[in-house]
Amino acid sequence: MKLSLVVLSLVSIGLSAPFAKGKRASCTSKTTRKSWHSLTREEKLSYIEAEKCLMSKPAKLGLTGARTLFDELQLFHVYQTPEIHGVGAFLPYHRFFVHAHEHLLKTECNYTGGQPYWNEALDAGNFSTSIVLDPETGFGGNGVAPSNCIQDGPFKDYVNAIGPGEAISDHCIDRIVNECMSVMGNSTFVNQCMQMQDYKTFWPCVEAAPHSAGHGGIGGQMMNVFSSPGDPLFYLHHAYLDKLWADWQSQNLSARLLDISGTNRAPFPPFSFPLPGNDPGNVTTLSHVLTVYGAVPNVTIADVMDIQGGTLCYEYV
Ligand SMILES: *[C@@H]1O[C@H](CO)[C@@H](O)[C@H](O)[C@H]1NC(C)=O
Ligand SMILES: *[C@@H]1O[C@H](CO)[C@@H](O)[C@H](O)[C@H]1NC(C)=O
Ligand SMILES: *[C@@H]1O[C@H](CO)[C@@H](O)[C@H](O)[C@H]1NC(C)=O
Ligand SMILES: *[C@@H]1O[C@H](CO)[C@@H](O)[C@H](O)[C@H]1NC(C)=O
Ligand SMILES: *[C@@H]1O[C@H](CO)[C@@H](O)[C@H](O)[C@H]1NC(C)=O
Ligand SMILES: *[C@@H]1O[C@H](CO)[C@@H](O)[C@H](O)[C@H]1NC(C)=O
Ligand SMILES: [Cu+2]
Repeated sequence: MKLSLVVLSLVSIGLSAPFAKGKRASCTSKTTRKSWHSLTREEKLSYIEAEKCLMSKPAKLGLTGARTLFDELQLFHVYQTPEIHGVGAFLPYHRFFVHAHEHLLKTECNYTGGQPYWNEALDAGNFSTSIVLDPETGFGGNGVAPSNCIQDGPFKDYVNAIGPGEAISDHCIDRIVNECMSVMGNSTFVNQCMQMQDYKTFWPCVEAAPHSAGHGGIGGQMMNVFSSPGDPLFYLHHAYLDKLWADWQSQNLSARLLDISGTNRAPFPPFSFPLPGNDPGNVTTLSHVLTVYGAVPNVTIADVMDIQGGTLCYEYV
């Protein structure tokens, strides 16, 4: 009994040290990710400008339907939807995906800030009056029936080439704000998740309430589990969920930088997961490979557990 306890604690020291110390040393210049509510007017406009740049730069990978770099990111999500939702890889994949988006803003569009996040708990139950929907320093407002296309803002005339769902078709950004859904992002629901003691219970809590609140509260394409990254609000929403995970991890960093689990099988068709050769067990592990088809190199979940572990190097304020 005593011996196995000693062995266990040695193993945990051996595993956690590279995360907590060695790897963190290689994260020397952190990107700061701020809340949209705290950005200056200039910071907001420079982010919007960079997103519009991604929406205008030609696609590089030759994927059917993608005209721009923005479309390509959206397609990565469409392709992998059954493997990255309702599974243990949900939070790691979306962390990596938002990182890829931020990376492209910087490398392709000279963006110098960090990926902003939308602190949705501040606006829960009242998305329609949120500053993120501002027509000038935000993403434009709600859609209007029957098309539900947005009517104002910097993305009013944007033609999105991917979606809805797995379709390839030209369409507007549509929204149908729903406050019965948005209320599920309030602090009561968030705090409930923050009190979970392990990833096995934390991840489904976040996916069910704050995650659904953002998608369902905005509605339209944001509500589509496949093509939701066609609304630029997606990236602020998922950066926020990533912040919740990072905040939860920081409550017990040494344990939670290594804590991954969760079902490893797609809960809906085509039930094709796990992929052959990639993390084939029923429970998601640290060696699970995450991909954005080379837009940035493949990583494993181990590489993205720590937002300051070297592969990633950012902080939330
Ligand atoms: C980024 O900056 C470089 C160097 O100043 C410039 O050549 C390039 O056109 C800029 N790219 C964009 C998309 O603004
Ligand atoms: C929603 O926000 C508006 C504007 O800030 C405010 O007048 C209204 O009382 C809020 N409603 C709720 C239910 O919080
Ligand atoms: C959050 O919403 C739930 C359901 O509407 C409500 O019971 C709860 O009081 C709300 N919490 C806060 C902090 O407003
Ligand atoms: C951190 O997690 C470990 C493993 O679950 C646990 O033994 C330890 O008590 C936790 N520490 C704190 C401060 O909660
Ligand atoms: C993995 O899950 C599948 C499908 O639920 C089940 O048939 C199989 O027995 C499980 N394997 C293990 C090792 O638990
Ligand atoms: C990246 O990961 C995907 C999914 O596991 C795999 O199909 C692909 O071959 C990998 N690419 C490289 C360059 O390793
Ligand atoms: Cu998703």
